[in-house]
Amino acid sequence: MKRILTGLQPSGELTLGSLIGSIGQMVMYQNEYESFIFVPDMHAITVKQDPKLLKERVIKNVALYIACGLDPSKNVIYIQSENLYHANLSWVLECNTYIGEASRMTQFKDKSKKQDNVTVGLFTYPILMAADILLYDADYVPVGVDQKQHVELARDISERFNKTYGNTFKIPEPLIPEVGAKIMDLSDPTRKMSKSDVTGKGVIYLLDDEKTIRKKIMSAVTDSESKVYYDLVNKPGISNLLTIYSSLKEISIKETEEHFKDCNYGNLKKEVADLVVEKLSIIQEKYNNLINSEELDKILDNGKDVTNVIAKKKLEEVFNKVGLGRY
Ligand code: AQP
Repeated sequence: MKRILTGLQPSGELTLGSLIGSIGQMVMYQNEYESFIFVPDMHAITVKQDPKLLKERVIKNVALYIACGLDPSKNVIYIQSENLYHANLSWVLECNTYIGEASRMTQFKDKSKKQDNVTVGLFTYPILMAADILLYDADYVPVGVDQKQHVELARDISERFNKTYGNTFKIPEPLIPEVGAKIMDLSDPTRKMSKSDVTGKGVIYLLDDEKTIRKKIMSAVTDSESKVYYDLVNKPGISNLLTIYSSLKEISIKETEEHFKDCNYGNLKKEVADLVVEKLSIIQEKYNNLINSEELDKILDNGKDVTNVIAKKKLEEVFNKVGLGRY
């Protein structure tokens, strides 16, 4: 069975974008692949975090992964910082990555513009991500389009390492969903819906209550035309609502356009809001049953054990090949 791996940073509360662009994809893949999903908490500290909030969010995210449909018996679920091999491999990979290629990462350019003090960790983050992937010989990494470049960097680093030191890593491939590849902010549909957004006005969080969800969707920015059709360039707001609907309904954009072709913007928004409320209320109910249960600890202990065994073996092989330690 091929192996698939992904993680969602606990840099904020998980959003509708996280669900459609990432967790939903993993739910689809869990029957087909051997699935690894983790909470990359070490990535989150590339920008300032409140330590208490961060710890809480890590657990919340795990509960949300499961509430969104990830079955713990089909997925290895773990916390990145509970496995010290990630950072160790990252160091070796950093020493095999060029400043030039790391500097080309567009997400670093975007994120560093938003920070007053940019950390070295934010710059080297894609290399830690390469370590996250390569430690487990993942075949596929499902990502939104914005993260594709990072998987390509992991491919470049692993190919180079294999050439220099002999075959060590599997070369991972990005998996990009066809629909819903990028969910945009409702108040500015030219920007990605992001969990660390400062105002959160255009962001649907998975734990938002019904009133908040409806308010955010009903105030989504659209355009001055009144016809509903998909056109990313001229109608980013309407296209975003159509994408959300088609992803949650699991129908094509064409079918979605057809469904809404005689609707005005108000009706479109109302129907999208109804669907989002329906989907999120099911997730929230499961989440509430899970969040304080002992089951979560058991799932995470298992993930920690399983991944530490695999990662130890891979890191020892790497250390041996580059001349470190006594393996
Ligand atoms: N809005 C989105 N639409 C589609 N896919 C998305 N992803 C995130 N937001 C959207 C995908 O989710 C995966 C995990 O990404 P992440 O949460 O680790 O990091 P990110 O891409 O940086 O997500 P955010 O929400 O934008 O976080 P912050 O605000 O901290 O930067 C990835 O595959 C991502 O593409």
